[in-house]
Amino acid sequence: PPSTVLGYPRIGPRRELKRALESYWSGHSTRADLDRAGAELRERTWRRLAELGLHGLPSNTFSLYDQVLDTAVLLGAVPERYRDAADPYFAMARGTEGLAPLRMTKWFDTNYHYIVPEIEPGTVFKLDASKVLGEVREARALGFETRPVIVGPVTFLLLGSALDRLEDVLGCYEELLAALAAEGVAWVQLDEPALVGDRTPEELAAVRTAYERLGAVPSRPGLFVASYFGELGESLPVLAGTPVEAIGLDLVRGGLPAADLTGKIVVAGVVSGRDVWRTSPGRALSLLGALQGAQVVVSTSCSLLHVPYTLADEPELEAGLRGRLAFAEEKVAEVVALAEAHARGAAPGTPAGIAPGTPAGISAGGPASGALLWDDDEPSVELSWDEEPSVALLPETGPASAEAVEPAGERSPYPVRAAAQAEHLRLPPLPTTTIGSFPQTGELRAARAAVAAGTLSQADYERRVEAEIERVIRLQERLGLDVLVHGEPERNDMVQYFAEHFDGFAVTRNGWVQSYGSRCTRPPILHGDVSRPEPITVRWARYAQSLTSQPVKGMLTGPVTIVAWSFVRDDLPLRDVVFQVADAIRQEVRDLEAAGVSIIQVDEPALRELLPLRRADQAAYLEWAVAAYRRATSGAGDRTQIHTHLCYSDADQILAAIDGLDADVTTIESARSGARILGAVSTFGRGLGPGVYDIHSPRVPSAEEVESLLRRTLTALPVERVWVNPDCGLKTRTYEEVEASLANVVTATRHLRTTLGA
Ligand code: THG
Ligand code: ZN
Repeated sequence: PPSTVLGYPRIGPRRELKRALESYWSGHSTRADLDRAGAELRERTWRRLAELGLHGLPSNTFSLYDQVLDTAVLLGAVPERYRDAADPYFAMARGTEGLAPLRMTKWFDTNYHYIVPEIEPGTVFKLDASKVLGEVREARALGFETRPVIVGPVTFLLLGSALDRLEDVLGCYEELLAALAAEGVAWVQLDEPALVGDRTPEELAAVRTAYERLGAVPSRPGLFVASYFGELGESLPVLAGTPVEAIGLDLVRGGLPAADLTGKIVVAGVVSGRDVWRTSPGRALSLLGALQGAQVVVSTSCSLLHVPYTLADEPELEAGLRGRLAFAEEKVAEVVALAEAHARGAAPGTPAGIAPGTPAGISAGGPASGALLWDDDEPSVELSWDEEPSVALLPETGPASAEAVEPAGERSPYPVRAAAQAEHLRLPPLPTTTIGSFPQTGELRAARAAVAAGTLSQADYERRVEAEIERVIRLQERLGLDVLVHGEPERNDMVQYFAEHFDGFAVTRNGWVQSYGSRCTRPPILHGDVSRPEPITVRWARYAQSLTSQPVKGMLTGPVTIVAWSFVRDDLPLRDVVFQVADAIRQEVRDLEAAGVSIIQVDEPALRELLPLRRADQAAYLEWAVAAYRRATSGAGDRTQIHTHLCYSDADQILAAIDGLDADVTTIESARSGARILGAVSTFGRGLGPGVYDIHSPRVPSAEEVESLLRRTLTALPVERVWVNPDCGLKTRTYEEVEASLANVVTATRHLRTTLGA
């Protein structure tokens, strides 16, 4: 029975790729070492997928940094300035001493970040298929026939805002198809997630042109166009009218196809690649059954890149919860089992109900596996289909929370609050501050690991955290900052930390998911009703404030971001879950205030990320997302200043929502997007801290540079509303960079203040 997955994690079950990359970047190992580590990971993945009984094995789902960057290299879209770098690939990804990296942004509505292709009128596309062909040959040498996975032309160009270059790029794709055919490759997967969004008539025409042209290549592999993260909508009939042989549908987020797909293979994404819940076999099998008429291949809804490797590495998960979960390996087993069950049901006695001659990359391929997870008639206990998982096993749910049903009340109008805060805080004009986190030292990470391993006592750990807080407070005092932070040394991650302290969440030990390059997160699992059993941050906030007479901000993560960066139960509307989290944060805000904290920052960097891909769904989302934030923060009295921070440059789409958060001060990334964002946010009418330098680069800005940026800011905003701060948290920087940069920020601000009267 034909089964496949659209992609697989690549960072390594123990983050082997992260280690290999960071070792190579720091000069401790060679490019050959890195390539060897990559080859090992690819081999393990193919072997494992075959062992699990999967038929269509993908290749080129591995990447040393990012698959969109790989596609840019495949097409020769390497900007001139990187070509002479020692390693142009990583120069584009990470920058070099003298070169800024290419821009990075979120991959659709996920927490994965891709490198934005830089395509200029002068860009000359030229195929370099070495990576794609290399992986096909590498797999073949191991005995596996694979289906290379490549970002499709329309999505690639839309991400690079260069759809006008379609003709040029199609030449490369045509050449690639011919090269793959010459290599004996039976199928190629072209990923077109951009097709699930709203597409203009011109864009739909581009889809038609692209796939008619590629379909007409005389000798080529079968064309499998994969869509995911939603429903194809108006793109589906267009695609169905082209010669592509297979179309991938996300049947988790989208519904059954409305268009006639007779003669096409439908790659049915019935197992979610975006969550960690076991698939309901009843639902999946009925979807597969409803596709009758089409040839069906059972698959995941998208790449499994977005989930951790395996539950087998999580011995500590509570058994009841564990029974509801599936990570990548378990999801592959589900795909295989569903394909078998569907084949039995659909055409008893016949192999699969699939026409003979279905090309190998999707329907077959790889050696027959001698070590299936279970055999046909006896599903393993973990994955038996007898009981419906998820929903049936979930705890009873009441209303979102007792408080959620009654109105939270609104804060006083801003002018009232602003006057009370000014009186209470007595800050200088252009107050200086930072976003919240300070560099996380290796010692602190090691100390946390030691507590987990039982070799360091909680009391000793807390003493180390206090020592670090004191160091950060003294440093900020020495630098002359006005509003201090405690530096968040007690937090591994701004979401995971809260998840560890709320009820309703579980955290994993090895559940790493790639965020970008070598950086990973362990998304917590929000599986039950959320509540806050006791204050979380108050102890550290109180300690930090006790060390200094200057205000120290209390730091919290907003409800949308906590939910966006977790795996979330699917039996309640997302909105209700977010409101439960908002109520928990609201309690923390109240407790911080009661503890004497006069500035509380509630960050919402993922507000944009959860924005639905279709415009028609966006307003409703923004309305409840903003309401949840206000619910979390409106318990604060007038004197308490609420700050928020958002950290992406493409905030334009949601500016009204950011304004709607009604925070007293909003800090936002603007160092890279410059004056454009300034103009847009100048209408807010409350405090604003447009970042004065880019913390994503190791570069130290000069005082002159900061001052001139501030002067420009003051042409757009009244001085009494402007705050001075870096554009994001300092966690990933070194103390050396942080000290030098902040010293220059303070120098610039002080100098500017002396000229204000004039
Ligand atoms: N936390 C979570 N998601 C995020 C961010 C975050 N998504 C967007 C953005 N920030 C992504 N940026 C980063 C930056 C740094 C790291 C991860 C994502 C990072 N991770 C450590 C690593 O890979 O070594 C591990 C951290 C840990 O111990 O948990 O440095 O801030 N959830
Ligand atoms: Zn930020």
